[in-house]
Formats: sequence, structure tokens, C-alpha cells
Amino acid sequence: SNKTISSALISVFSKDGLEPIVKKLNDLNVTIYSTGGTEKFIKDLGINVVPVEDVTSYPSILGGRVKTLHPKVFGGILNRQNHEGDVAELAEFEIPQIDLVIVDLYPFEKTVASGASNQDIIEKIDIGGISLIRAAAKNYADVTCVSSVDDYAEFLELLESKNGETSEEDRKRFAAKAFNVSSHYDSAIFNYFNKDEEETVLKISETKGKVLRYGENPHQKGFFFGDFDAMFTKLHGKELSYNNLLDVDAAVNLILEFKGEDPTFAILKHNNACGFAQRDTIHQAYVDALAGDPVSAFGGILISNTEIDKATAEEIHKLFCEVVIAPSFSDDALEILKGKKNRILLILNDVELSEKTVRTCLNGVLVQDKDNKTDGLEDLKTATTKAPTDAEKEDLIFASKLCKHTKSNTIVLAKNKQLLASGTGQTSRVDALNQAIHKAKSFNFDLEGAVMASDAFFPFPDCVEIADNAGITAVIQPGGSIKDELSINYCNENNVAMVFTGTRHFKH
Ligand code: 93A
Repeated sequence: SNKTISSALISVFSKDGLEPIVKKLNDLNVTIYSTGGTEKFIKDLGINVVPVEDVTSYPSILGGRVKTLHPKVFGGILNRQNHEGDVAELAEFEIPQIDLVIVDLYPFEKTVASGASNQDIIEKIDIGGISLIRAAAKNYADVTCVSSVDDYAEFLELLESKNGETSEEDRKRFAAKAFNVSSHYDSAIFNYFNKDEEETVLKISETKGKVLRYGENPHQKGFFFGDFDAMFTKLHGKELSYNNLLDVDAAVNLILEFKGEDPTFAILKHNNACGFAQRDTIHQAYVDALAGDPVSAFGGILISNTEIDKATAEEIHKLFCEVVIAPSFSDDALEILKGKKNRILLILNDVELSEKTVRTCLNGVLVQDKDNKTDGLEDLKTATTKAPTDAEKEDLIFASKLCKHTKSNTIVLAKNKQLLASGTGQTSRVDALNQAIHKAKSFNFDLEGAVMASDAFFPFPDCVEIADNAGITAVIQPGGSIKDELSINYCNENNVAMVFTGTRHFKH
């Protein structure tokens, strides 16, 4: 049905083009309500205007974040004029009828494009304005919504041709434009929030591809997209293969967890650490890492957080290994290690790794934030009556960091800053634990006083029971199972200390 505009709420960011409209509305005796800057603009034109604060009996608060968000404003827009209850409530709560809403939103996209700071961009997410637009458009049965400067000309023509009268068809046409504006606006916000992920994927697609000898297996083609030379200085050896690159990635991410700590050595196979130790010297760290699993170490990837010296190089030279990575090599160490033609020697440069991870999924890619949470002493919450000793705490953190870089489901067993064994990539946590215990025993490790780390919570008390029977005295896990209490009770009855970290570290 036809309606005559007799009241309007105007709240515009840009005042451009508004003047002829307010003048026309004034000529038509329309009551104009308005917000701060817009109200001043209208007043300065010599036109009567009611501050929206007079309607709400509330000042604009939070630096303008809340100015129109009020039941008296939204009641005035959303009420149904042919609805008895609505009409009664309008009278009861002294809500003025609003027939027309004119909004020009905070310029979100322009602010993003200008290169403004995140804080400035977030401030330009219009909440009140978008709500006014959506409310007025929803109630197009009674209300006209002008949601963009682009529609001023069409609206002015309508005002002039029909003297403030609108048909339902007119209002519906403007409502459709309004929802176009609001959906476009929210899409722009959505895109801004996902910018990092998109950029990550785009950045990779822009890097140069390098042809590899083959992929994971000889019958698969393989390529690497990335800047290997920015990350490493290659000193010696054959070309890195697809699998070498994957192992190097796992090795680097693992060792960075121990950057700046005592000399630490890791030996990896198929992306998982099979040997790992932290000692006073890098030589001892290597010897004790190798002792963790001298069988798996064959053909492994070696990485150290400390310069590799002659004594260490002499030991490494006895082992067949694919890659050795370190922050530096002493000259005599390098000479020894170069003794094998194919052995790849890399210096890990001090570069930042991507904050995101990307992998293919179905017909697209999955992007996520890297697991950048490293559990520290401050994260440990003792869940049991018995608390771990200080030495156990150190081992718990050590094991937890290893666990984070091992394929799920994972159980890591460690003692005195040495990896005793882990269960890797198992379909059940019990399997992972049994694998670890079996492995540790097969290399003659005594598990008495060892600690256990789990990448995720224990759904049942079976793991703590098996661990306790094997001699483990302290446990670290995220916690958070509805059956945590069963594991806690078992530990309390059997004098095992258990701490919760609150952080799961799945790695698939
Ligand atoms: O910060 S807001 O989201 N909070 C509000 O309650 C609100 N109401 C209108 N921004 C709000 N507005 C926006 O203010 C309008 O969309 C318009 O862009 C601007 C007009 O402010 P002024 O009239 O003070 O220049």
C-alpha cells in the first residue's frame, strides 16, 4: 500500500549529496532524527533536526560505538503499522514511528584499501548503521531504506515526483538494494578476516616450482614450490628428494622448539623423531639420541641446535644418514662429514617459518594456523595428589614438546632429557603406548622413573594403568576428557603424578 513519509532517521558517514534530500524532506515537513555528525551537518543547513539522543534519552557512548542501538530507535523502525499489539506498544513505550532510514555506512573497504592499521579497520566495522539498514529493509512493508549514496538520485526523484509518498513496490526495491549493501559489506569484512589464509595460499602459488627427481615414490612426479635457499645454506651432497624435504621440515620445526637451550640432537625417520637427547655437549646429545633407536637411525635425518664439532662429526660419520642440519659446522667437522659424497649437509639460516600450514584436501586446500603453543612449566596444572618432582617436570615439558612434533596418536616416553621411545601414528592411544613400551624395552631402557606424554587426553584409565605397570612415575596430557577422573583416581591410588596442560597437540 502507499505510505507517506513523515519521519526519517538519517545517519551518514559521508555527508556528500545529502543536502538536497534533507532540504526536500524539510519542505515535506518530515521530522528528521539524526546522529552526531549528521545532526550537526543538517543543523548547519538551517534545518530542524532532533538528536537521536533525545529519542533514546541516552548519550552516544563508547566513542560512538553505541549511538543508535536502542529499542526506541529499532522499535520505531521495526514496528508493524497494521499490527494492533505493535501500535499499542509504540504508544506504551513512547517510541516514535520512523518511516524512512538513510544510512551511509562506515567506509570499511576503503579503510582496508588505505592500508590502515588493524585497529582502525576494526573500528570501521559499522554495527549500528548495518542494523538500521537491515531493520528498515526487513520492515519494507512500512519503511523506506536508503542504504547508499548511489541511491540518493533515485530516491530524490521519488520524493519529488510523489511528494513523499512511496508504494510498496518502491520500498521493496530499496529493501533489495539494502540487503545487497549489507551482504556485500559483511563479505568484505569476512574477506578481511580471512586475508592471512588467502595470502598464504597465494604466496605459495607465486613461488617458483622446482622439479624433484620424483615424488614420495619413484613412479610419482614431484615438485617443490618454495625458496629452499633462503632457509638453508647447502654445503654438500646430492639433491634433496621429496621425502628428504618432508623430513627436513619436520626436523626444523622440532629443533626450533629447543632453540637457545642446552645442546640438543634429533634423529628423524619418516617425519618422527626416533632419537632425541639434550646434554651438556652436542657430542653426548648425539650419542644419547642415537642410543634411543640405533636401528631406525639408519638413513635418518639429523639435526642439532648447536654447532657440530669434530668429536660429534666422527660419531655421525659412522652412521649412514641422508641429511645433517645444524646452525654451523666446525671446519674439521665439515671435512669429516664431507667424506660421504651423497650426504647432504645444511646450515639452517635464521629465518622465520610460515605462521600457517597448507595441505590439499578433497578438491581444495586446508589452511590453518601453525600449532605455535609450546607447553611450559607455567602451563602445568597438577591433577593428582602427588605432584611431579622438579626433575620430572623438566622431563614432562621435554616429552611434551617432542610429542607435539610426532604423528598422532602419539605417546612419548622420556627420562633425563632423553627420548626412550615413542608410539607414533597409531589408531589408538593404547597401541601407541604399547608400541613405545615395547620399543623402549627392546633397547634395554629401564622405564622406572620415566615420564609419559600424550598428544591428547586419555578417554579411559587404561593408558595410565599400563604406564604405571611399566614403571612410569609422571604423566603429562591436555586433560579435558569427561572421564579424566578415572585416570586421576588410578594415578592417586598408585602414586603416579599427572599434570594437565589444557592444550591438545594433534599432528596428522
Ligand atoms: O559505531 S556504530 O556501529 N554504532 C552505532 O550505534 C551507529 N549508528 C549509526 N556506528 C553507527 N552508525 C554509523 O554512524 C552510521 O552507519 C554512519 O556511518 C555514521 C554516522 O555518524 P555521524 O552521524 O555521527 O557522522
